[in-house]
Amino acid sequence: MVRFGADTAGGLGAQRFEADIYDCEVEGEIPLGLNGVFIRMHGDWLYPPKYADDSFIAPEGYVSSFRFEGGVVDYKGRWVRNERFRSQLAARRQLYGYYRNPYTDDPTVADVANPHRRTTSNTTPVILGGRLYATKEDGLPHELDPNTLETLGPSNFGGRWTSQTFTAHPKVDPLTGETIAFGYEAAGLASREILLCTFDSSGTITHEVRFEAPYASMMHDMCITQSHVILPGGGLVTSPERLQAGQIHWGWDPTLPAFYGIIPRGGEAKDVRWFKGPSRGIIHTANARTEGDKVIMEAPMTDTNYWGCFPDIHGEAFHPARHLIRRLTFDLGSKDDRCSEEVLFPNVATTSFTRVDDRFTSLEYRHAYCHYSDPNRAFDGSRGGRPTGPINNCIGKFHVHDGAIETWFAGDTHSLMEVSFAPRPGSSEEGDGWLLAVADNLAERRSELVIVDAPTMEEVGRVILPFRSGKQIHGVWAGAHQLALTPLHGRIP
Ligand code: V55
Ligand code: FE
Repeated sequence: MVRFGADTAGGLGAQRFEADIYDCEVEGEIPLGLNGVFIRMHGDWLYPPKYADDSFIAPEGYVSSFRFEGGVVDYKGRWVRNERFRSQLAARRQLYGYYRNPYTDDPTVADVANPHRRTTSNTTPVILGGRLYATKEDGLPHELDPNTLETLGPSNFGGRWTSQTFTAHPKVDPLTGETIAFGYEAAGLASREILLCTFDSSGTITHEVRFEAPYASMMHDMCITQSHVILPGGGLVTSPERLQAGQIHWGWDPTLPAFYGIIPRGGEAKDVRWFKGPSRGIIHTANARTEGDKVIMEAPMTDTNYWGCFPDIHGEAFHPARHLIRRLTFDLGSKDDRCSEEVLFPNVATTSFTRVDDRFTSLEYRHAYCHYSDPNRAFDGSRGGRPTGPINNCIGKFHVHDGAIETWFAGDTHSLMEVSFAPRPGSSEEGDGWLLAVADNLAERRSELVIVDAPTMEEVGRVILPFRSGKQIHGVWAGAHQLALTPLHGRIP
């Protein structure tokens, strides 16, 4: 019999069921301007992991949506039916081993030459060329039907995408509508190869370049400016030997520099410049821009290993790391390959999940939004119980130009997941819109989607789910014009 411990894989638990809820219970007001869909991806175990110490980012992909129209909200949740999910459901057991190590898979599915086949598709809902994809950086994106959340299948963009892998964090240029995306470990396990492509607004690849990273490392997110692409990485290491020995994909090596590839948009492999900095953990970015000879980026970063599931290769014990939002400057006018760093909010440790108003991606901007834990706001254990992980009780609006922080507090039994920004229709001013984030209400053991007015940082309403949602990884808001959404009333049988 399948048994899940309460703490399965890092205390995240598992949801395990698919769901349809019509006309969700609502508190407050749902703004009529929210016409579209908030789509989230989760990691959710179908069966308990083969290894109890596997990574919390290894579970199966699951997608959910809150469809907003005319002040009402429908909820839907579905597994991503990729090859991995279908194989395991057919076998009625967990077949896949450690995070990104096919040498630990059951022989009936193991394929070390094609590791992308075991992708979980669990990370980010990506909209590209008007289509919706479930992404995970170890494999190809899987197209989903945006109305039914049905999995349509993997895509290599008509054969034009020649990497085995595709990032979970492509970036869209709001001025041209182009998408820029990369894949690393592009030529197979532990390979240094990177593919970087530009797609036009219809989703057709218009430019590609291949080059090699300084060393094979996790490269999770990226930035674009109006003239450059930034690819950060470093700290985590892998190798064929490590994988053949049956270890989890990544180990942390604090002796190695963080690296930052700076590539002119539309450039060739010879134009790539690798800047280096002190050992840092960098998972996500906020935004970047080019000013004269300088490329400037803001991102939350740690000084030490950020995840205990990827142990130090020298055996150092893991200590929880602090994410601090930093500004990095790369001087293209200098021959020096080091970058300069500045901590922007030294007194507030965040999560790694900074988001911006995407209409300002690549441009000068003022606000990064990030959920985080304010230790000065007490958790009410008498109602909320004993939490197994950190409680992220606030959404911060971090003013990157002047260091101010505005905060919205979710409550003394609530823990938030990543925040997404939804623009107010007809507006063009940065930050004019709403923040959407799902919070676990630990007193009621259910999840709630909170809607916060971004200019005032005041709550306007919330959508109540009658259960505790599986753990979200990333979410995205799509206005009704961005995806082929059928009108809401047409979806009710
Ligand atoms: C991250 C998440 C992943 C992954 C690699 O948040 C990095 C960072 C959910 O999957 O595979
Ligand atoms: Fe991510």
